[in-house]
This record gives sequence, C-alpha cells and structure tokens, in this order.
Amino acid sequence: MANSKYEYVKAFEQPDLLLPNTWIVVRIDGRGFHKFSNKYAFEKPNDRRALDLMNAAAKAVMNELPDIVIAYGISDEYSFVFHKSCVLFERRSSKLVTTIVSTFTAYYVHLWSTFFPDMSLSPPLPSFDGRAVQYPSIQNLRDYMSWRQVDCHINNLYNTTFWALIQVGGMDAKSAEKELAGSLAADKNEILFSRFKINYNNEPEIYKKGSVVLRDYELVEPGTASEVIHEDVAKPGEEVELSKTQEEKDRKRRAKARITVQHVDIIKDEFWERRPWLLSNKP
Ligand code: DGT
Ligand code: MG
Ligand code: MG
Ligand code: MG
Ligand code: MG
Repeated sequence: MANSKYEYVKAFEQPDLLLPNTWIVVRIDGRGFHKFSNKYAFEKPNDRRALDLMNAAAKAVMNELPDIVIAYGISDEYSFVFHKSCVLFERRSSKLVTTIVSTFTAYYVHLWSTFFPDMSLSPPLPSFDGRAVQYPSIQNLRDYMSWRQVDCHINNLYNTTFWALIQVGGMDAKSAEKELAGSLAADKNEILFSRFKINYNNEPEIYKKGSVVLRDYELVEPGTASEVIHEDVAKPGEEVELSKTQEEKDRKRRAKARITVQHVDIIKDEFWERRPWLLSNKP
C-alpha cells in the first residue's frame, strides 16, 4: 500500500542514539520529594520504609532489565548502570530513560502499600525524572559512583547532626543550621558524640553508605585472577558460534541470578576486585 500523505511527519523524529562503547548511567530522582516526604510524614532524617521501598522498586527494575549491571540509590534517587557493550533499544536515550522511569514509578506505586500499610497514596502521586549520562572509561564510571556515595555520606552526617540538635537538643531549625554552618566532618562527629552520645560509626550502614543493587554471583577472593567468568575457549573458525553460546549462557546466568541489596563501600577497589564481572569487558 502506498504511504499516506501524512507519513512525511516521521522525518521530524530525531535520532537520539547514545555513543557506542560507553558506560550508560540512567539517574532518576523523585519529583518534589521534599513536599512528598512531609505529606507522608517520612521520619527524619531517614525513613527506613521509604528507603526500602526505593530499593524494592530498583530491584524490580533490574529484574525486568537484565542489561543493568549495577544500581546505586540514596534518598529519592537511583542510578542504573548499563554495560558499555549494551545494545538494548539500539542505545536510544529516550527509550532507555523513559522505560526505567516508568517501570520504577509503576513499582514504587505498586509496592507502596507493602511498605506503608497504614497510609494510602493519593494525588499528587509520586513521579520521577530521569537522564542518561555516558562515561567513556571505567575510571569515570567509578568516579561517578564514588561521587554519589560521598554525597550520601556528607548529607547523612549533616542531616543526622541537624536532626539530633532539633529532636534531642531542642533547637529550632534556624539555630541548628547556624550551629552547623562552616562545620567540618570532625566537628559534626564531635557534636554527635559529646552532646548526644551518638557514635556516627555505629549508625546503620544503609544510611551511611546508601544501597547497592547487584546480581549475586560468587565473590572472588581478593588478589586472585579476575577473568574467571569469561574464559575464551574458542578455536579458530569457531569463534563466532562459541561466543554466541557464551553470550546466551551469560544472559541466562544474569537472568537467573538473585538480585540483592547491599550497603557497602563502592569507592575502594575491593568492592570491584571481588566482583570482576561487573566491569569485565564482556557483560
Ligand atoms: P526535585 O528533585 O528538584 O523535584 O525536588 P526534591 O524536593 O525531590 O529535592 P531533592 O531530590 O534534592 O531532595 C530529596 C528530598 O526528599 C529532600 O528534601 C529530603 C526528602 N527525603 C528523601 N528521603 C527521605 C527520608 O528518608 N526521610 C525524609 N524525612 N525525607 C526524605
Ligand atoms: Mg532533583
Ligand atoms: Mg527529588
Ligand atoms: Mg534527590
Ligand atoms: Mg509501540
């Protein structure tokens, strides 16, 4: 059948392919969660139910999109990392971002009552924005992840001290803010310890380190060879077929792996060295 006279409008659609061979991070962030957290009386500075709900939604996203190798969440945000070799949706930025945002939001709403059984959701409903950023090297990607985890630590130390001054110390918000203006990490640790008998080191890991979501394979002992997963045994001429089989095996393995949430350091080398498959050349 001939094309309709309207079909020319398709030419207005612009391609938005992300560069090949770069790590893709899709970061989503809750819209207006300052207001949202007040509406549902989230505990300050951290609401465990709200964080668990974010983590459950992130796990569901990773379950539906096996191309995601790792995710990291703090507060109302989550970063999802696609391997640099990922070809999902031909690497179209808008498809990757909108799929993650809508899948995450759908699960956040779907799972809400599991984590907040006493409070039913009502408009304005939770929504999330999203963006895709590309990182050309593993160093850039790791620095991105480190940046988010350092942010988690800085914000949590500040918020823990700020709310201790108010909730236990009886200060108002203005005075607490003034007290903390220009303070260093050591000063906040000191305030927490000397005035409130709080040892920051003993605060829950989920608050201090954020949440890492990954597929649970066997850990590699520190210091041993890192390419345990992808041994290439192809003979000349069999290369394509074997690597296809390997690819298929890897895909199945990823789909079967249990997805876990951990609250661990992702800045130091150890985390990545013990999980060489995360950043290996082949996903
Ligand atoms: P945005 O992202 O520009 O639409 O605006 P917001 O309000 O979402 O701002 P953002 O994303 O910079 O900050 C996250 C807000 O969410 C922040 O005001 C604190 C709140 N929030 C996140 N997690 C918790 C929690 O566990 N407890 C409480 N009380 N508040 C939380
Ligand atoms: Mg924001
Ligand atoms: Mg937000
Ligand atoms: Mg945020
Ligand atoms: Mg369609």
